[in-house]
Amino acid sequence: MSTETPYLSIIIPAHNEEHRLPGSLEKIDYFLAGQPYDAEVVVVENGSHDATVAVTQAFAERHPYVRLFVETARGKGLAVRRGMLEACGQYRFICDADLSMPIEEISKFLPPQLNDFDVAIGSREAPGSVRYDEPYHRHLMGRVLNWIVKLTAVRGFEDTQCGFKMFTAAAAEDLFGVQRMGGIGFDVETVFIAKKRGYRILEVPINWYFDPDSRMKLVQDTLHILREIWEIRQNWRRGYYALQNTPPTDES
Ligand SMILES: Nc1nc2c(ncn2[C@@H]2O[C@H](COP(=O)(O)OP(=O)(O)O)[C@@H](O)[C@H]2O)c(=O)[nH]1
Ligand SMILES: [Mg+2]
Repeated sequence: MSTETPYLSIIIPAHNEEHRLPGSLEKIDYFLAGQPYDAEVVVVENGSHDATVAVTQAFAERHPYVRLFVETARGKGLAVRRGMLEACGQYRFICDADLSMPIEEISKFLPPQLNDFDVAIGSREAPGSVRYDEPYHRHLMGRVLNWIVKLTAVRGFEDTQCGFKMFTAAAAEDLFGVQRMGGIGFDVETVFIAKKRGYRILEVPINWYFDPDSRMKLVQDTLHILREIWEIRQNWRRGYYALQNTPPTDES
């Protein structure tokens, strides 16, 4: 692990991203070169059947601020947790490999543009956000899912599933120290715990460009989130999200 503390960590979960990731890393590199602060990029791969690891390693050799971690078990939640806990930055950003949100918009999640927050969630629904090219049925499915999330888990947010979110180092260490969902329910889970903790959570309207080359399976992954929401509620009742990061040993 790096001994220095970068200002920003960009955490990229990557599954079968040999085609999208190299271009995204180039764009991030170009963007970071123009910023006044230090940054690192943490890529966490798992379960790929392609050359994601090799292309990332090749990029990291030329760009030492890029670190790669490989997890054996599957799941975006698992990858993001590993990345958030391996990261060293004062601010830690989840960033989907497709850069559906142009990387320049990351400045909206950092001082001086954004202040006084613990968690800042990119939103495709907040006033001022714009979705480009999204098919109607995908948007509708997202709205239905959000409605279910609001009914069953967390109220007050119009878009918990967006793959672009900023955490302060303290919030990241705390939240990812206790969250447990390995799949895509991790988004709902972290916002759920953050709200229970009384964290300052802001929604940041973003420009978001639909990429038809998605890793998500619409029906299967939606059902997966619903199952994980049920688990989140169970975990809360069992006290697994207690402050000290010491889940009770009773697994009953
Ligand atoms: N490490 C890892 N990343 C994943 C997994 N599933 C999805 N991702 C990543 O999560 C991000 C979101 O996937 P994407 O295809 O953009 O989904 P969509 O925009 O929600 O349709 C991408 O960076 C994927 O590579 C997984 O099982 N492991
Ligand atoms: Mg995407």
